[in-house]
Amino acid sequence: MRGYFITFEGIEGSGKSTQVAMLKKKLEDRGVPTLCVREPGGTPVGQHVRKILLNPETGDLDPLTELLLFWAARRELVKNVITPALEQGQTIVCDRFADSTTAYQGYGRGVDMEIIDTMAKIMRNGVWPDRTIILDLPAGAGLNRALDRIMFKGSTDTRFEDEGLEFHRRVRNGFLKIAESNPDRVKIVNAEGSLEEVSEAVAGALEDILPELSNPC
Ligand code: Z5A
Repeated sequence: MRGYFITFEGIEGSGKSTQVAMLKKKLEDRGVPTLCVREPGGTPVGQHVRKILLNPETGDLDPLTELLLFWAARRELVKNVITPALEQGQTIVCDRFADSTTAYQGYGRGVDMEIIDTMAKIMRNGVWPDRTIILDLPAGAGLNRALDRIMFKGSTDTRFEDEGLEFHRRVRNGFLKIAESNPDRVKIVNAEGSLEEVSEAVAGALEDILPELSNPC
């Protein structure tokens, strides 16, 4: 049986990477084979493109160039990693996917939504999330968390964190609009609780398609 494709979305610092890891553990403890991937990245080409997109030295990019680079990395991931794993019955948990392009390049940078939707249709190789969790919190709170993490890890890939608060507010509102337009696929989870509270809410938002999550370990 084909596996489920679960994506996590949200502004930076919303806790996606943390919740992806917590969900993987919950699923594996319940016998569900799970593969985690993140965007941009997950393939050799994707890793190169990630460097270009996130390194501040890249500077300003034309928004359409940026859109194409995100989709180039995603196409490699979809064709070489996600599609084969789904066909083998694995559940995929993906840290960001196409909704990030709608939120960041569409609502954030102002790229025409028709171009964004057309790209998605051409490039997705028949793959689309079965369920998307948007971890939601105010943009300022997310940025503060992300900046704390960057200081702690000494990361230099800060091209998006360097954008102003207004940009991140537009992105957050974009995610909320995506949820409003796709109520069956997309569920909003409040990201301001403790790690355990958020993790429980995530499991609750997935139990209809992954009933194993309601089993005790
Ligand atoms: N981007 C785009 O523009 N278009 C696209 O199509 C795609 C992406 C796919 C990727 O950066 C950038 O590319 C991203 C959007 C853009 N912009 N930015 N920035 P990335 O992969 O380096 O970063 P990110 O995806 O934004 O993730 P992040 O900043 O690493 O945040 P996160 O994964 O959501 O959060 P986290 O690492 O799990 O947690 C952040 C910190 O908060 C950390 O110290 C945690 O311990 C803490 N945390 C997490 N949860 C909690 C709770 N519940 N309470 C308190 N503290 C918490």
